[in-house]
Amino acid sequence: SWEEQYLDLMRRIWTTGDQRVDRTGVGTRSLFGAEIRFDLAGGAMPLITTKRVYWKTATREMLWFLTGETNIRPLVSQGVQIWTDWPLDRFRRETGSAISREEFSDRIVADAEFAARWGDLGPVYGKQWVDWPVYEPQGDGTFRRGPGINQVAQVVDSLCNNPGSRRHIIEGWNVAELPAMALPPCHKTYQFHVADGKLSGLLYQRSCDLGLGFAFNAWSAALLIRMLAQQCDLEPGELVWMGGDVHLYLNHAELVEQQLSRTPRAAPRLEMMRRPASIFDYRIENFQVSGYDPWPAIAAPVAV
Ligand code: UFP
Repeated sequence: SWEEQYLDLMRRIWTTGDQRVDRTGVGTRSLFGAEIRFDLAGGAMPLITTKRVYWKTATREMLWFLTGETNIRPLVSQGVQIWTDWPLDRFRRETGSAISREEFSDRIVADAEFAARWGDLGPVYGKQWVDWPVYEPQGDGTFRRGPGINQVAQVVDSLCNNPGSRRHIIEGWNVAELPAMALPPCHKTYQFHVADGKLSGLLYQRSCDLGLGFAFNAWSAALLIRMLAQQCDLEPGELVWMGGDVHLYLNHAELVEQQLSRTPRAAPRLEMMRRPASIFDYRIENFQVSGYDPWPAIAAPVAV
């Protein structure tokens, strides 16, 4: 099964990965360059079964990317806390406050002005995907900000109207804007490919926390393929996941040990209950997962 590819990679990294000091100071074992493939035929989804994965949380994040939003407020309002640690960290650092995570997220939801000041992540995924900045030369050596580029809309258009193209790409790695981002994009490049009426997608992920991040990243990439395929009347093809620095944090020993002791179960299926007018009109209630019977969730610390 596809999940065996994932567990094999996990085992290989844990036993033979290069031990390195990383940015977070936690320490990792890592392997450079990996590939995992998943066949999406029949509605099957790459949702890890050797622990429970909260696919709705990942789905809400993907829908939030598609709105172009970069403030955590709409996520936190839905109870999604996956991005909260970065703004929280900055707030504590810059104000010297010892505010708790709960108190901070309550304020983000309750106070729009506070959220505007402290909840923004900078020009991360959503901004680059639907509003990549354009600078127009004014002829006098200065530049003016022109209308941004909606890469997602362009890919929908090219998939529908020029399926044979080799240029169906959504890019998050805007070099000039990296310093302003809370976290430079991990799932940085998506490429799509149409053959035989099927839409395949390749995700290049420069940095992958195999214990925590991967489960979300694989689900979300497949979800994006499914939405694009639906919009362009194509069948889902294959997800090709490629990792650059693929690593396990040294404080994930328990997670690794538990997951490797479990036998994967059948991949669940995703049903899309409605065909919205555009790629930007999907809602969380449009998605239904069936046949998901995972092993229990495993808690593990996130390295910020
Ligand atoms: N990470 C992921 N997937 C994501 C995401 C983060 O695996 O979608 F946003 C992990 C990878 C790495 C850390 O462990 O977060 C980012 O750190 P760095 O920027 O130093 O690679």
